[in-house]
This record gives sequence, C-alpha cells and structure tokens, in this order.
Amino acid sequence: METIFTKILKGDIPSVKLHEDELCFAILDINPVNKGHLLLITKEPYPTLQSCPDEVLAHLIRLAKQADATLRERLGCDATNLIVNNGKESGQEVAHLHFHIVPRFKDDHKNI
Ligand code: DGP
Repeated sequence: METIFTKILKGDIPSVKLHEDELCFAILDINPVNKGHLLLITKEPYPTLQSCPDEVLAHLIRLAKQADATLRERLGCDATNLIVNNGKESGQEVAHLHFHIVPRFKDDHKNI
C-alpha cells in the first residue's frame, strides 16, 4: 500500500531526512509544532501500532530514546514529547505508523 510516507521514502516527495536504517527512517515534520519536530516512521506501511511487529516497535522506541538525547545535545531542548496518534479518531491523519518527537523548551508555552 502506498502512503505519503512511502512516497517520501522512495524520494518521490522531498523531505529532510535525518536517519535511515533497515526498519525505519526519520524526517522533519512538514508542520512542526516546535523547532526540530521529527517523525520516526516504519519503512513498512503498518497502519497502526497493533499491526506492527514487536521487534520493529522495540527498534522504534530505542531510536526515540536516542533522538531525545541527540535533540537535547544538538538543539538544546529541555525535554521532548513522544506522541503516537494511533487510529483516525485519535487524530492520525497518515495511516502509516509514525512516532512524533517534539522538542520542548523551558517556557515554550506549547499546548500539546
Ligand atoms: P498524524 O496526524 O499523527 O498522522 O501526523 C502526520 C504528520 O505528518 C503531520 O504532523 C504532518 C506530517 N506530514 C504530512 N505530510 C507530510 C509531508 O509530505 N512531508 C513531511 N515532512 N511531513 C508530512
């Protein structure tokens, strides 16, 4: 199944790619909630958490932990939000599993 993210992965749609490995890739979000807002995306277009194998989820969460450390170090953020919209009613617009990682700064007054 083709999604906006599989098109990005193929290079049919441009993106700022931050990471790629055998299971997933990371890009900057086109509508960032805060500076450095990125998306960790599975290469296979699993629509939701439930359809994603546990080993891929484990890999994603390890990468989310690394991304948090890198964002603190390189961007100087104080914290991060890790968000998964899982299903249409939760606000998931792209039915292809992805983790949002949103850098947070002291007193940034974002209502996430
Ligand atoms: P969600 O609502 O959780 O499905 O979030 C989808 C995110 O995907 C949303 O924050 C915007 C982002 N997005 C949608 N289309 C594109 C695109 O073409 N490029 C990039 N970089 N991000 C996109």
